[in-house]
Amino acid sequence: MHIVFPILLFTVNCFLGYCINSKLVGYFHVHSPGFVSVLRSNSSTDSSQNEYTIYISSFSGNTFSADHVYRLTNIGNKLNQLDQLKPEVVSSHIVWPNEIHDVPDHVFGKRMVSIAGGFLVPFKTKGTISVIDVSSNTIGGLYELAKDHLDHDWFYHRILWTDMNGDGLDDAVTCRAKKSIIGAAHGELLWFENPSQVVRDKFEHPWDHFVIGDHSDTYFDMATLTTPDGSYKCIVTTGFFSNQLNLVVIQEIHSRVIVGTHGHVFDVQITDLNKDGNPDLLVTTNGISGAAVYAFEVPHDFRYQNFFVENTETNTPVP
Ligand SMILES: [Ca+2]
Ligand SMILES: [Ca+2]
Repeated sequence: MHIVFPILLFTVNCFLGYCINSKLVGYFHVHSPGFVSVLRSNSSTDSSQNEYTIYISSFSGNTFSADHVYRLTNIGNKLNQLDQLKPEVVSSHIVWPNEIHDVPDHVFGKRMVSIAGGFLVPFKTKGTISVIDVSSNTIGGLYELAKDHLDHDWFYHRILWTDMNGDGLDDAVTCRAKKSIIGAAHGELLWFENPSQVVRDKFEHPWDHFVIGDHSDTYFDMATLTTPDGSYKCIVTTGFFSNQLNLVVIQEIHSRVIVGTHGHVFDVQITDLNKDGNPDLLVTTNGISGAAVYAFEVPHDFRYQNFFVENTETNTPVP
């Protein structure tokens, strides 16, 4: 069975009092679509609409069914023929692929994307952190960064890059979770150290990892936030199982719980939602009893002051 996946073109991006106009451009077919990312096709800084590729993860609860990652390159050139497009298979070897994300070009010296994998489905719990080479028309890889068998006991949703140890090389930051059928869930925020170039580019050895904190299991975002005492590189994490929205100050390895009473916290983005020049947190929660979108204003000194919910909009539960 194929599920129709609609492509929406948003002509105006709005939130919190700003109007929204959107236009349905068309649709194409993908089997069981999961997560969608629109990423730059190459290293060019040209922002032409022809320079973007849509990546789609696809997974099934059928334990005997392979999961896939698809892509449509140069999507800007194809908006008038969407219903005729057949997405290209990027990979059929990742178990339950989640988010597909940019890798900064300087990490590997060429265009790469990351794919986080694994989930709480029988026989699909093997989590992976993978990258593929998309610098040419022929896809290179798949390359695994977390090869240790213990790393495969966890599942991963997002991979972002920043230099965690100050050696000048951006490292892979992620959150991960694991849960047995009858046992408690566990979550971790951790980073995988970018090794020397020789080791890195051969993809033969697992990258060393360092756990920063717990109760963080799904999505996260990173930003440099300002306080009266200066600026700090921070990570805001979600805990679907712990229900905690956490903030970690990297330089100090200082962490605090922002909220722990808003249900299963799933995704977070640090962005200025109301265009007042100050960062906000866009947060989603989901669960059987309901789902919601929250906007938190980051306080003047986020290390100690309370975060205020700016607005909420309840929604239907997200499967
Ligand atoms: Ca580093
Ligand atoms: Ca703001």
